Amino acid sequence: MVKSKVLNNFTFFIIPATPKRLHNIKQSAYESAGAQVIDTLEDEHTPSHIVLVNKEWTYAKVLAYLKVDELPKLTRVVKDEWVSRCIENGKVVEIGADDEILPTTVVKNEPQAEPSEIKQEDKDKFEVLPVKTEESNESDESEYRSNHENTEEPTEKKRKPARDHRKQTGKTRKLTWDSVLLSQPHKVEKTESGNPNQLVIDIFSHLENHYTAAKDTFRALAYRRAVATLKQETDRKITTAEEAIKLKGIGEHLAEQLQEIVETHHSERLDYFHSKVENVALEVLMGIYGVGPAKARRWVGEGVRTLEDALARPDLTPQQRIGIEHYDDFNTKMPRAETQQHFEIVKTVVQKLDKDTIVECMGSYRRKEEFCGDIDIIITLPIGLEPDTEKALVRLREVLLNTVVILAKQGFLTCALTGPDPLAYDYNVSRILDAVGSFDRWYGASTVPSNYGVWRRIDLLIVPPDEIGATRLYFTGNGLFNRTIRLLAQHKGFSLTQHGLFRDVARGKRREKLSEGLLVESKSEHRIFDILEIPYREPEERSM
Ligand code: DCT
Ligand code: MG
Repeated sequence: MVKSKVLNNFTFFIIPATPKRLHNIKQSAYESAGAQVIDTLEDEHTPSHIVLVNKEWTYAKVLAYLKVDELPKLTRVVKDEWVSRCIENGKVVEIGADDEILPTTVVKNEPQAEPSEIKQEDKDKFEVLPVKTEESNESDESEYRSNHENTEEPTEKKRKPARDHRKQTGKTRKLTWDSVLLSQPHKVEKTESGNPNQLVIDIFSHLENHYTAAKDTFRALAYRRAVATLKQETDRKITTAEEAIKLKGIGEHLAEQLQEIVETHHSERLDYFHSKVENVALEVLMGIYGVGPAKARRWVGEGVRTLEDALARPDLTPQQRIGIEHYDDFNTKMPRAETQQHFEIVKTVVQKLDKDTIVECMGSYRRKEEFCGDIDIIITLPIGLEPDTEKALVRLREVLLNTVVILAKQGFLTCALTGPDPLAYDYNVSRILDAVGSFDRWYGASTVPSNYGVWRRIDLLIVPPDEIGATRLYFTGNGLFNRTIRLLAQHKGFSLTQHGLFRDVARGKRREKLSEGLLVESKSEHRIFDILEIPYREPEERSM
């Protein structure tokens, strides 16, 4: 049995300390106590804490060092003394006021000091959570950007001098780290078209792609959040940085860019990216199904510039070939009504095969988005109907396989991307089962009569009945919401996966699980919210 360790749930990024020996000593002490210590900031590894060994560092200096405008909401910057105290005490002790480095609100010379404003909804939050007295507000971005621009990009000097669009907040209380989930969610107005801020949304989305390709996760996240916020602004056009800065998730830096785009219909930053043919190629290649940032970078490094170049790659997989042949189909969202048609066709066949099954459409469809990128379908049985999970899965697998065969024969399913290709087995279910044995997902493409010939991405997944709550939570998303709630769970000592909410998960140095931990809840989505002490959010309130 693996012993659970005090820092088990934490991922640390240690700001390199001098001398190097000191750094190494700290790192190995933290790892011995169960923490994962990472040395790059990548998407899969958002640090829970940035640890300062050299204590004179300011928040601004940390941002400058990391070359980011802001840190992920849940990441805290702490001094190493706090970590040492946790190790000494054998438990996670509270982070004291002196232990944490927080963003400072700089008092500008402008004479507009106004009393601090805390919205009622935020005040409500403070009652639920431990409160710190600090000088920040949740959507603050750092003012300190002068020396942490990526040198590959237009420098700050080239831009207009940064203005402070924020109201001077004076001494206000910092929103606690999980406030993002406790706050009153917006009901998202679901339109892709007709949003008066569409140009900014498009340009910010491009920038997000570029930063994802460049592995600059924090910036990518910042743009993603800004896009999510602007998508909610369906009734008014945001035209000035002053207006933009008041919106959730938009800091000064992005607000400036918004104004630039509105005024010039251009973004200097995006123009710069697009001035490099490699960057354009990267963005194009990343749009191919089955090509992630790493492969796209490798291909670009080897001279690939266009989809035609990619087609000639010897290492192109059959799935990637389909991704190129149906590039536009897969990169265009479909209206919700079309998603529903795909879903109904699948549901009808599944329930004809097994009337007990539960068939639901997840992802953006469940979040009631007006446009969906693909069709995410889960298939399960009612809890308790088939108490033996293995038996339930065998039953569901057969249903899924028969469904795929029937729908492929009908021409509704047009190709297999993950999971058995029924065509390759003459649509013979037993032959497929003999060949592939067990499988729990089938990804492919489908087309409906009303839009025949346009292929949509479709994912079919079978779910153990007892895991339905956790799976619903995971597959509803969106991705940003999932990230946030997972991190929150981690901060509270849990581990949240699509299989369930667990506690006492022992982890190794690279965060790999050494034990599954104890299952706390997996059947009910509502219960998972309850246990995490977050007010339940309807699916349509989970688009972040
Ligand atoms: N998901 C996640 N993290 C990701 C991607 C997906 O947690 N990086 C989860 C949340 C949504 C679910 O999987 C389905 O994924 P997608 O179909 O990619 O997302 P979607 O929200 O349905 O959006 P789209 O309309 O683009 O399909
Ligand atoms: Mg989807």
